[in-house]
Amino acid sequence: MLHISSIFLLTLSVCSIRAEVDASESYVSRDHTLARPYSNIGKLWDFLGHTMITNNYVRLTPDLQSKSGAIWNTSPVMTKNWEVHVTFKVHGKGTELFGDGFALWYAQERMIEGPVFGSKDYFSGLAIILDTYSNHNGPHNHQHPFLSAMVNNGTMSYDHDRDGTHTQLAGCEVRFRNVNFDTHISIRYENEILSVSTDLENRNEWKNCFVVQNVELPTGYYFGASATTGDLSDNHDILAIKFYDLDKNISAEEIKKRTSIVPNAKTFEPPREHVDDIKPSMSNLKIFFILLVGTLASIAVAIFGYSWYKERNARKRFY
Ligand SMILES: *[C@@H]1O[C@H](CO)[C@@H](O)[C@H](O)[C@H]1NC(C)=O
Ligand SMILES: *[C@@H]1O[C@H](CO)[C@@H](O)[C@H](O)[C@H]1NC(C)=O
Ligand SMILES: [Ca+2]
Repeated sequence: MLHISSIFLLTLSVCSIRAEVDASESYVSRDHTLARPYSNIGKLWDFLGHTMITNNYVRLTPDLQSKSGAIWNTSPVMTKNWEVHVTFKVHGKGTELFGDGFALWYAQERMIEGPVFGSKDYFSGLAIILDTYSNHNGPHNHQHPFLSAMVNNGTMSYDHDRDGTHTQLAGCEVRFRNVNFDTHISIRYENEILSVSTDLENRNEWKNCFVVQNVELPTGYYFGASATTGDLSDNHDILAIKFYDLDKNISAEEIKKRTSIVPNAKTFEPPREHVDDIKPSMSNLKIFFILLVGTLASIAVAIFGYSWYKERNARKRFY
């Protein structure tokens, strides 16, 4: 299968550079690859939770309430530049209501269950989140499913109530549920530029979702995928993971040195959403304060007026 990736490097001056991915098999690293019939599960991949493995798919969750599952690569990524292609299928009975989604990880810690699509919160690393359910507490500017990226150094929490909009680097709206062909995502990390593309329309070509510059990720982290269901559910299936090593001439010394990098992203989304997203309780509080200040001002004016009137009358009486 030939995938062509169009990468648009958005800089301040809105210039764009187009690059093609060399999808030749020579760059594929077997250590981080998952393919039918999944015979390397148990060796190169571990799984947990409700994950079910068949010859045709790895099902992180079934279309049932309150399930979660994950798979994690056992081998740390000792490559500075890489591209990973994940083939997945999200499907279920729900037409209007379904959830919650899944996440692809490049993380320091593996095999830890938690609240972020089945995995640990306050993680260190990169999460690519495919959120199918809009929790929508406070306005967002996007529809769901939504694909977004979060880089964390272990100090930030993923806020489900706001669908992670306050910690995301970038994102795009996507449609991938209940289609009768395979859907794909590409995550490319090269020269500290993170580019995410999708092929969700059976076109055999990549469509750019976002490109973020100045993303620092260490070597030595692990790939994983996790998913969760709550009141709403879906089958979250991973069909394949293919890893491409993009390193050209990098010394073993540099690869080793990069293991100590703390994950960091300098470019966050413009602060628009942070401004718009005011909780209703906050505006009520604001109204309360405005009323309070207004009332206090009226009382002050009344007292002042009254004492002035009294003083004037008092003077009158004296003179
Ligand atoms: C981790 O991230 C937070 C939030 O971006 C930042 O304030 C802090 O300095 C970072 N810590 C390290 C060790 O980089
Ligand atoms: C790789 O880089 C080193 C130094 O950075 C250089 O001496 C060497 O010739 C390079 N090798 C190739 C194949 O480009
Ligand atoms: Ca959500």
